[in-house]
Amino acid sequence: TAPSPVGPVPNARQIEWYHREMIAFFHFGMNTFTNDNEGDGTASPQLFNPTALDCNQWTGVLKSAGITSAILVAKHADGFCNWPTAHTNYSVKNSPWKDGKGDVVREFTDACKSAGIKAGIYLGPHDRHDSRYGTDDYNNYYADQLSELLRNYGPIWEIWWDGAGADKLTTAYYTRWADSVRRLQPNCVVFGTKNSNAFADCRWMGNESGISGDPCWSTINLSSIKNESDNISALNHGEINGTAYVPAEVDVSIRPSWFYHSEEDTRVKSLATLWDIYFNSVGHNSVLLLNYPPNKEGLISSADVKKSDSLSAMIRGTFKTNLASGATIKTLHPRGENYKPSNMVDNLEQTYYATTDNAKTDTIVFNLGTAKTFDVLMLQEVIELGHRTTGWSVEYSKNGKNWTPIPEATGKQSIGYKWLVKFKPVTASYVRLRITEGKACAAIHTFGIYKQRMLEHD
Ligand code: IPT
Repeated sequence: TAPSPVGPVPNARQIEWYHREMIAFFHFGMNTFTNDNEGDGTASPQLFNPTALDCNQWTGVLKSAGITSAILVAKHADGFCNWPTAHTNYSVKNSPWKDGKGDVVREFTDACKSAGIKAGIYLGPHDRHDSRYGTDDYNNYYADQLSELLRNYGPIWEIWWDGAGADKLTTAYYTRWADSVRRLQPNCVVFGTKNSNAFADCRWMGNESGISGDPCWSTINLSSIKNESDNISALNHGEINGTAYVPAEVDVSIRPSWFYHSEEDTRVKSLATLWDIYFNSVGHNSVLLLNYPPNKEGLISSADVKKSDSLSAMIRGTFKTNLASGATIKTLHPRGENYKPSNMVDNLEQTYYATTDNAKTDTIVFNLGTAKTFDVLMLQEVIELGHRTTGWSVEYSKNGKNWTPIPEATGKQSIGYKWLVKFKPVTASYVRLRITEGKACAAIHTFGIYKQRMLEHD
């Protein structure tokens, strides 16, 4: 029989969300045209005028990068609405773009639909334009806009409740808004912060630099999300005995700013930085939400496209071949036939290795057959069964007798959906995973070793 779950476990939305691994973020709006990031809400709608907006170009970039979900800013804190909402005049309908007949949210959701990409929406809770902000009237206004977006644009896969400037918004407000999310879009993931903590499917992880903690537990106490500023470390690392399952979503921009500024065309993050971000987010049991800010034309700039293509080529190239597949595997506490060690290297979604119920530790030796050179490790746990393993290390050997630790993979704690480690290349015929501590018997979905395929164009 299968191992029993331990501690908090993910809901169906969270399981699906984890499997996306990467989400694209599109900050686009009035700030794009005023060369700002935090407009004060007074800019004239006349300024909004993309010359060549093409959301199919955006989704084309994502398709070639293998990114299958995306979140568009529909309204940032300056209050300007990218869709012709019925509930304010501060929107595209009073702009010169398409003579006021344009709708960025429509073009985005249509493009996502035809590209097979899941579409999400950032509807900024904070609003500097609307003088009702923080009052019950604003609660009604926000609720109206939320249902407009959730009713009229097809499936909305994630809603993003930025905590920035949102302290006046009470849990009562969010309770009402969350209720319409659950009613109108039952499968919609909620990025929750501060007073929306109780509705959060995923959490902020405490910085905007792309670095989730080590360890990074999917579990946390909701009070840490609520009182964010006192609990940045808990957001970054999660809490091993946290009572809620709210994994980290890592929001970071490919450029210094969230919105497009031409002077940052030469400051797109380097491939080396993006590679580190990938390992510190996707490789730290988190989902990466990478921002590509469309420019004044309404397109993703070529510098960003090039980086995105190179990053995805590195990801695909590196993880194409698991050098441990085909290994002969011996373990101390195998659970039996349905949970056999080779399940860790079979590349199948449904199978995993597990130890017997009373074995919280194990030593798992992979005999690679011949000497292999590798510089990346991947571990995956069975997230449906909760965080189980809480201590692990990896070592290698030429002869299966004398073992050398990999310092970067020594004394590790969490695994979760995916844990990646990179290090200087080692050559070995044997690798072993030592599970040194656990809350319950181990359930390991994947063990992989890989050789990085680097591109060096910057
Ligand atoms: C920060 C918010 O406080 C947090 O709740 C979350 O929304 C986060 O932004 C997203 O990046 S504020 C930011 C200026 C650090």
